[in-house]
Amino acid sequence: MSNSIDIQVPDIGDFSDVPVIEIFVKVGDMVKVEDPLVSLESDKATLDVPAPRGGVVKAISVKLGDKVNQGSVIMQFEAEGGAAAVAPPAEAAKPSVTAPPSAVSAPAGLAEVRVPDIGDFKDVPVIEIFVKVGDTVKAEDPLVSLESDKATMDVPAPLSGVVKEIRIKIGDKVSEGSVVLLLATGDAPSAAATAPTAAAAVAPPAQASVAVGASVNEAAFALAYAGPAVRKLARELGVDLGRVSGSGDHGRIVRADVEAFAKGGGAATAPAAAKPASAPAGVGVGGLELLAWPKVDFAKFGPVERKELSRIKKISGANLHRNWVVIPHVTTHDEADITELEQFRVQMNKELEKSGVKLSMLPFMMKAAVSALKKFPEFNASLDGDALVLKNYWHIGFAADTPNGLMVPVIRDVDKKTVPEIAKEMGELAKLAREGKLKPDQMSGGTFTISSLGGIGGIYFTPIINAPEVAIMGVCKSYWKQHSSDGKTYTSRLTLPLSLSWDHRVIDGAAAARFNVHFANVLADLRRVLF
Ligand code: CAO
Repeated sequence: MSNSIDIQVPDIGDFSDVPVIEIFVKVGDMVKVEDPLVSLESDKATLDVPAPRGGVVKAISVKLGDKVNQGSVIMQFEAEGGAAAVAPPAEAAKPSVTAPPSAVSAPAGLAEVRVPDIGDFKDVPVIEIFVKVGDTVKAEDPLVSLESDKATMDVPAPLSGVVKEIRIKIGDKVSEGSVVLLLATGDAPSAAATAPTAAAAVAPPAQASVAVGASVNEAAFALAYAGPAVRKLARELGVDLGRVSGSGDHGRIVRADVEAFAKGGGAATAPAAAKPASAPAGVGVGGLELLAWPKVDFAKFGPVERKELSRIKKISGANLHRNWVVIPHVTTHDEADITELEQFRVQMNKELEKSGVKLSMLPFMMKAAVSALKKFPEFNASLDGDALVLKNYWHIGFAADTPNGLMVPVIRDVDKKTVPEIAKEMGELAKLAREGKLKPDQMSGGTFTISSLGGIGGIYFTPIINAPEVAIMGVCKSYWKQHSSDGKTYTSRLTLPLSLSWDHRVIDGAAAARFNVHFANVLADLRRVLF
């Protein structure tokens, strides 16, 4: 005998009107208890709804994009046995990774930060620690990352403070209430409410992040856009998610992508996929079938030290890797005669001495870039499918070398600013970058980037395009070079080496050469910006 039962969305915490982003089963499928049925995605977390019991899928009541709440019927099962129709118990939905506050004891000025309510998860390994003793953290800054087999959760700081002691290490298993670290909250503004009593409730809600596993490129795996069930599947199949192209909305990786990748091909991953050129599906790196990364016990050959990559390095590394692999880069080298410009710069610095603003070559290059971008608008653009989005604003990013890794602050409306204004803003942004205090909006919206190694050295290099931009100008150290216009008489000219990398899907070699020539001409004679 069999019964038809409604399968409902169980308790999903505070979430409401959460869109269905993936449906893992079809009518006729036989599912086992705990098999994932659908994936829901809020702005904070991706949640998989598992089967509360085994059965055969009789009907599916939702479609992709539908918004659901606790209690919404998502499908009907033809259940095995004679059980009455029931909603799943609330616990069945515990992939939910938002959590109500957990108490944190906070003796005056010192708070014990504990793992908050993380649903049914117990003994969850710590996979990453984002802070070290002495670090100053703000409320909501991520402290540690935990990974269960269903989700990865960042435990954020419940309040601002200074990390006094870290009580866990990578690999430790923690549960709700485990003490993660001690936070000195004395001077922190938000500590006032929590520090005075010994039992102030401080609530670090767990936030969904992305999963990390073993024996794959963990940083890329962590950043891959995929839900918990797909991550779990990737782990089971030994697939490195960072190498899988997503065929779902906004490049989301779905089950089929992982399965196709595991079979050694990716082309079949995107059934509906007329994928935009800017987001190739399926056939990307996955099809390369590269050799496994060599695993070497370096300690066999001499003493070694293991140092985790900084969070910024992991994030920028994964982005650089994607950009390098996806964009057909070409780099065109040229040089600019900046003899007169350098004299002008030195003179202007004397005049500006009292203002506190110091001009390097970079603000002038920003102006030259805007001039070239206006003349060649396809360089100030982004690919969107088969179309090019040409931007009528000129926001220029610059690569900044910081102790934690490479960051790219953006100066907006460079066309409307004077060289000293640009220099001043650049100084402020570079300082924030080095202190790790840049806000997301200070790193977004760029239309073109300049990466200057001029203060350090080098002659030429190949900068990696900062997608979704389509070109980047790399600059090295200027040097004195013998120049002749007739092959008989020579003069020394201060020469700036330029390396323009461009996306060959958008830009042709001739355009790139012209861009460089114009850029160099403007630097040689800034009066050209008037034209
Ligand atoms: N040729 C010769 N000298 C140069 C120069 C060039 N092209 N560019 C800068 N300099 C000089 C400056 O004039 C300055 O000289 P003084 O100390 O005598 O005044 C000195 O080098 C240091 O300049 P700076 O680096 O402080 O200033 P900047 O405006 O040129 O650059 C910033 C600012 C933030 C871009 C830079 O500090 C930085 O972080 N650069 C690294 C970028 C990077 O890592 N790129 C690689 C990305 S790809 O991995």
